[in-house]
Amino acid sequence: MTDADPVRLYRTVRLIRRFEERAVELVHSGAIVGGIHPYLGQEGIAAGVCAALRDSDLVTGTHRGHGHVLAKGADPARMMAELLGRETGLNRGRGGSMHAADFSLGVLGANAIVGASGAILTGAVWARRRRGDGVVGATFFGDGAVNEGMLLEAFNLAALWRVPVLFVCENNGYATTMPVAGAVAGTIVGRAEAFGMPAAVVDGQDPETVRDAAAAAVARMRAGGGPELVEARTYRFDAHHTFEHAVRLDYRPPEEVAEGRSRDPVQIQGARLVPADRAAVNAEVESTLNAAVAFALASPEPDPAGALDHLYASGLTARTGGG
Ligand SMILES: Cc1ncc(C[n+]2csc(CCOP(=O)(O)OP(=O)(O)O)c2C)c(N)n1
Repeated sequence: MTDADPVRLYRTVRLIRRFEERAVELVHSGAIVGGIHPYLGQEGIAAGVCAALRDSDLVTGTHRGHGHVLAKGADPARMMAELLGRETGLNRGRGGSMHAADFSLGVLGANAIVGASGAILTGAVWARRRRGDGVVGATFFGDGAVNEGMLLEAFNLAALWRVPVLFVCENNGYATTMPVAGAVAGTIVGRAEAFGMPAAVVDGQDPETVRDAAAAAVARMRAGGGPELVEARTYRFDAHHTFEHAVRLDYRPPEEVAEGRSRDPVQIQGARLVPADRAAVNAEVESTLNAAVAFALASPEPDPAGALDHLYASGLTARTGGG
């Protein structure tokens, strides 16, 4: 069932925005070790797509994956604890930013390997369908993934076996510092069309536009249609990774950054609310995130003795080394 409520859609983009801003602060304070890839500016895509999905549907995300996990309904406190590597995290602190998952919500994980999210999701949806589950899936990936063989193999099998997967390309114009024009021959939708998949370009900065495109594709997939692709044009407001806050890379002209930031999904969706509703959502999100940060900071780190836990399937034993 598509969630058509503009207030809930605003809440999701606002939650992701403030979660990411708080997470960046926690990187700078040293509470999050190693840095993150902020999803700032791209919130409308995760929020819009997930508003078109059911709780039982499956998603996979990317290295820039916090928004996908939150939009599918993950608990922000347990997600923040995961980023801090705490025992109370979604994955007991073992996954961290780039591997956060919540199988109970169909979130099969953020993913550090560019292009892998589509292959994992195609396999997972195919397997669930074989078992008779009526799920569909959505997988997110960047423009940098569209030349990865693994993703193109996923396109092929999904199309051949009519696996109901919505391939969502978050085209933010760059793969790290590489502009799309310097890396992508042809077009992104053309890749999908080569496999017989319907494909459309949408404005990724408008959460409702994304939601409506995703809802139409999901409805066709639930009715028996095969995979589809949506290329959501977006702009990354912040760094590729927080390491860039310390190292100026100068690959985006300031005028381009200003122009990109002028189309803000949080403001675009917020403008659809009456001021009182917007203020109420903002206050509620602040209190949710204050509680999330406090919970994460107060949570214990995992016991080092459990470092090998969850690495092996049950019944197998870990080699402890030395013998
Ligand atoms: C297979 C693979 N190659 C290279 C990398 C290193 N890497 C991490 S993020 C990134 C850029 C990805 O760009 P894009 O897919 O456009 O996503 P964005 O970062 O713009 O969200 C690269 C090359 C990787 N993680 N995996």
